[in-house]
Parts: sequence; structure tokens; C-alpha cells
Amino acid sequence: MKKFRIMLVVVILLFVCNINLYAASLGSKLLTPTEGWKRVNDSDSRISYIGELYYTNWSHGTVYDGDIHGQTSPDQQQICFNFTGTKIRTYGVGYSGMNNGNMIIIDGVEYEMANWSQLPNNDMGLTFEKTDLEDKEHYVKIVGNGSERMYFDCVDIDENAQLKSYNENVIIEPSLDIESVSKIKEGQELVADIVIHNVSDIYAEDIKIKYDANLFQYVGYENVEGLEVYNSPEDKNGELRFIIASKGKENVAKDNTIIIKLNFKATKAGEGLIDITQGHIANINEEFDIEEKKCGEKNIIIEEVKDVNLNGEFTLIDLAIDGYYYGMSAADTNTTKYHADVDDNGDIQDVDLKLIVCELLSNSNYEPNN
Ligand SMILES: [Ca+2]
Ligand SMILES: [Ca+2]
Ligand SMILES: [Ca+2]
Ligand SMILES: [Ca+2]
Repeated sequence: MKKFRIMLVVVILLFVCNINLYAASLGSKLLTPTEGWKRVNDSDSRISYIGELYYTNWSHGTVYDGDIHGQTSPDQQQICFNFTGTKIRTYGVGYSGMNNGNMIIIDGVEYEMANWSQLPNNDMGLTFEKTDLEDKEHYVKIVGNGSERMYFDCVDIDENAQLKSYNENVIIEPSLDIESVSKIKEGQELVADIVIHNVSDIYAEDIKIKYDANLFQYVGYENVEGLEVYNSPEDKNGELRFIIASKGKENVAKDNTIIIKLNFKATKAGEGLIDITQGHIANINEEFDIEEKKCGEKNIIIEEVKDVNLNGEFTLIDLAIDGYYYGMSAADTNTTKYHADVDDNGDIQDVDLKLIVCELLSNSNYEPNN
């Protein structure tokens, strides 16, 4: 009986995990948007339909809001709209035996959608998903691509994003962003790349950065090849300013150019912010500010490091234990007694020994420090 109950729990767990795992696979029948998404129905006036379409109150299976836009000769048809944010899901209705899919074109880039036999027959299902788009306004066209028909039920976008009427000439504003790891261990260093977007002809930048000085220590900056910092940046209690210029017209800053690399060390566990607070940029004709909301930020989680012999502090014995295990994999150490793999990457390497020494030097209880 007990065995049976355990098996039942395992089966239920597998079932629940399965649902989560495959929630967004093609063909998924998501009758409501999942967390972080919002839904717009096919009848929304911001979506335009080109070509001879018939509008259907669907009575065969379940669709969103009881309706779809359908077409049985979709080669002459287009479904068009714009949306903001980084992600999109579209839903259609399946029709078994049909193998051709439609095509979705986002910002001029073509992607294949699910073919109709991948979807639940006569029911709604996910026809396309993309979640790694740049955070800006995108223009979308759904076209036939030789498919026998096109059934469009609804579209999901980021819950904070907007669906808009179709417009290929989207005005894209310049922005600055920070790219770095999202998680780091106390004592480790990180590189934060400052990246400029949606520009084509910029030769100088004047930027201000603010970071959480309780959790990070500013180590310094690195120039990117072809660009140079020409001021002498001073760390004013967590605030930094960099004035950068390109070295020659071949080093123009354009979309996705890294303009500087900043090095920080995580000094304390917690959640810390590195924030671009001001951006002023120039081409050879004009200079202008980047809107504050377009000056990005990065939130970084700093995880506490456990000492090696688990007595709550780092001393020379912790270093000795890692010296003993050096070069081994964490699985081959005595993991019940020791946390030798300080950075939890699977091996005992220099990085672990460096972390121990860093922690040991800041331990006021460690006698040789006093
Ligand atoms: Ca619908
Ligand atoms: Ca900012
Ligand atoms: Ca210890
Ligand atoms: Ca390690």
C-alpha cells in the first residue's frame, strides 16, 4: 500500500512537471496566458487582416474568446500588427493532415510557424513562440507560405508590453544597457559591459553609473578596442563617470557596440544594482541625451560562500583542505565534512583557493590579520 502511494505521488509529480516543462511547446493548448504574459484576441482592432478573410465564430472545439480569423487560401492573406517587449506567442487552430505551416516575419526576419497537424485538431494551440527579442517595438506579418489555410486565434505578449497597429517605420530610440552575469559568489569579480543600441554613427559618449557600494567594490575599467576613456574616472561613493571617444571613423559606435567594460568585486551577499543613470552621446553633427528610461540597469544576486570545514569562518585550515583536494572533482571530496568546492562549479581549482584567501583576509577573527 505504501509502495503504491509513493508511486502515485511520483506519477502526480511527473505529470505536474511535464505540464510545466512543455507548457510552451508548439501545439500547447494554453486557454489562458501563463504568468508574465498577457493575451490579445484575434478580434482586436489593432490587428489588421489583408486579403479575403472570413471571420468565424468557432463551434468545433475550444478557442480563445469563441472566435478565430480564418482563411482557406492564405497565400493572398496577411495578418499584421506591432508589439513592444521581448517575447511573443501566437495561437491558431489545428487541422489534421495538413503539413505546411505559415510564416511569421518579425522585423523583416522570417520564422516558420508550427504546421497545422502539430496542433490539436479543431482546437487552439501554440503556433509560434519567440522569447529573446530585443526590448523595442517590433513589426509582425504572418503570411501563408504555401499553407492550405490560416487559422488565427490570439497572440500573447509580455504583460507589461503593448500591442500596436502595424507600422514598419518604427522610431527606435537609442538606449544604453548593462550586460553581465546575474548571479555571483561573494568575493568574486564580474565584468559589466556597457552596450549602446539603436545608433549608427556615434563617436563620443558621456555616461554616469551608480552602483551599490555596500555590496560591490569598483575595481576599474577596461577600454574596448578602438574606443578610449579620456577622463580620469573617480569613484565618488558608488558613482562613476566615463567620457569615451572612438579612435577613428572605423571605430564608430553602432547598434550593439560595447563602449566600455567595468570590473566590480562582490564584497557582501545580497542583491545589488549597477545602474546607468545618465547617457549623453554625440555624432559629428549633434549631441543629445539618452532618455532616462533607456539608460538600463542590472540587478545581480550575490550568494554567500560557505567555508570549507563548515565551522562558520575562513582560516588557514580551509585553505589547507582545498590545497589537499586541489585538482579533484567536488564529488570525490568528503562532502559531508567539507565544502571544498567553494564556488560550486564542480571542481577544486584556483578560483576556490582564491575565494578562500579573499575571505580569510577579511576575517578579523583570523589571528595573523591582527
Ligand atoms: Ca480568438
Ligand atoms: Ca538607469
Ligand atoms: Ca573554516
Ligand atoms: Ca570550484
